[in-house]
Amino acid sequence: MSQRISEVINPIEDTYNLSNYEEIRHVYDWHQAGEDLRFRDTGKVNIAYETIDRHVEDGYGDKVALHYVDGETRTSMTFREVKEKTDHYSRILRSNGVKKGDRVFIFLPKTPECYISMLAAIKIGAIAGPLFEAFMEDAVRDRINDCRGTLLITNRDMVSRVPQNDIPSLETILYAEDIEAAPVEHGGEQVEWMDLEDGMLIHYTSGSTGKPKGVLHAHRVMTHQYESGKWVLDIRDDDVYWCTSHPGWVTGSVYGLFAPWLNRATIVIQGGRFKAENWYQLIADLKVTVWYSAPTAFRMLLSQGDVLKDYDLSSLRHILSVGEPLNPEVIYWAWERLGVRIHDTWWMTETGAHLIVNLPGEKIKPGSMGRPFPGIEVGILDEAGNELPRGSVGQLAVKTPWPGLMKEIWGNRDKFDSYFKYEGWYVSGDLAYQDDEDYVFFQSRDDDMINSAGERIGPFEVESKLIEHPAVQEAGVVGKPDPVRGELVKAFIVLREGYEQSDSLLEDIRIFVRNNLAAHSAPREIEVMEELPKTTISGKILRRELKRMEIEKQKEAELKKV
Ligand code: 6R9
Repeated sequence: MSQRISEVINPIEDTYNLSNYEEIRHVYDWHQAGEDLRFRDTGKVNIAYETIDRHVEDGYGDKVALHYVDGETRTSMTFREVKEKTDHYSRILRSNGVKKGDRVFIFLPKTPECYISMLAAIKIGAIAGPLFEAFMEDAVRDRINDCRGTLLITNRDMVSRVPQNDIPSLETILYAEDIEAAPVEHGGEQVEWMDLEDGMLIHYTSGSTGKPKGVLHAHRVMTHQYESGKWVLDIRDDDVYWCTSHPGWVTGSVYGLFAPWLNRATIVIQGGRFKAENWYQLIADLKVTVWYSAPTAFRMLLSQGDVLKDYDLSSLRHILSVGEPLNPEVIYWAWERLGVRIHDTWWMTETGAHLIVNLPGEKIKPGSMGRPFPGIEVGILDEAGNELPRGSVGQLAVKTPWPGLMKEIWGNRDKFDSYFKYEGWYVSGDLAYQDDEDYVFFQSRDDDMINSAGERIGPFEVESKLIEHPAVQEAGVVGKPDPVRGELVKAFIVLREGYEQSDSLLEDIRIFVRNNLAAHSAPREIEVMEELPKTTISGKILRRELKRMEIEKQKEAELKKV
């Protein structure tokens, strides 16, 4: 019998077993959370104030708040400079008629102006709507229309993709270049004091099903973001923290801006496209210590192999991942090549901050997303909403409420209610199981699970195994409808450079999965693609799209027979 990698070497489990998790969970209490946040003393709240202004008041005005890197461009700004800029932007928004509760959209590349615009809108009580920089005109229009945005901040480079009409609510378009060039006034308190339940951020989710939903968060989300920044990102005062996501994706706003800055971290904002050399260079030059990215990016780095040996990456202390299943292969790669573990985290746009995490120093089980964040209770539910025993696969749900939970889905009460169909639970739409030590293992989205001849097969497990094969760079696995087995396992793969497609190679890959995972999990069919379909913002592999293509193909074949 062949052995699984995790049975042969498991540095992850052997090295770390500090396990004070039980203890932390036991004493943790949301009511005491966010102790350092000022609203605890004053009763007055604004997340933009807590994120930036508070640090200046506390004497950290000269600390570097951000490093900005884009090609040859390298600049830095202190917390005082960020505060002053935010005030400047806030004044201009006010003079353009923005009021408490208005929706202000931000359509900018990953630049300091993007982050400052978001904070400026929130500071004066408006709701910030960050848009992903690669959106085309229709996507921008749909989102602004949905929640009747009144003002858009963009720049002239994006102009061709900024809709000029068909948005009745949109009164003003401001260009960041003009705001930057406008004379700066001084003085005058800009902060609008808000209620904890007042809205501050609206994120449209990727919309792989139906039209995008506007997930609204209230100022209270800050407690959860602050706490997870402190415990999960493990931010310390001399850290240089880099989250690679654009704020148009919730990871880029919550863990690119709010959580690190609530914890007074020096952050990195990097422009430009992904290139392994540039990323490694950035880490080496700025001595990045805490790094938050996504499995797709790690897999791309992994597939570039030896590029990494030319860079000094020894500054890295802590690495985190989010957004899609983190393949064990990637964890082992980072452990071997960087000497650092990758900590998976699970959460959703709707949940406001981390729910399932790997706390630093705790045992990691590759293949699992980690354990519930202290203060969070997870349940695995059956179709009737009853909790299933440990080890059974079911709907991943979370006990309500918690501080980060969304306030509403904009203008869509039915959609909002659909998350709470079982009394006392938030239902995520993911399928998972939990083991006896509380670790949660992601299986798939509710509709991705493959059932072949009565065997439940999680596509993630098969994909992880596939990319352990030296020829496979990326893999997406779906259930292909099959008259005999119900479904059969079909794999779509991208080959690594230097590998040619051939029958014998595909057979070798199939046998590799059969031998290393399980016979019933081995793909009956393997198709080689140039690239896999992915969501635009977060780069998740769109299994549903692969499945749709597959079903289309089958139909065509049927028609040809007649
Ligand atoms: C933060 C974010 C949420 C969905 C979620 C799940 C998937 C997120 C994951 C993960 C496996 C992880 N997801 N983290 N799947 N392992 N660590 O991603 O938000 O874009 O709203 O997506 O992403 O399916 O339900 P969002």
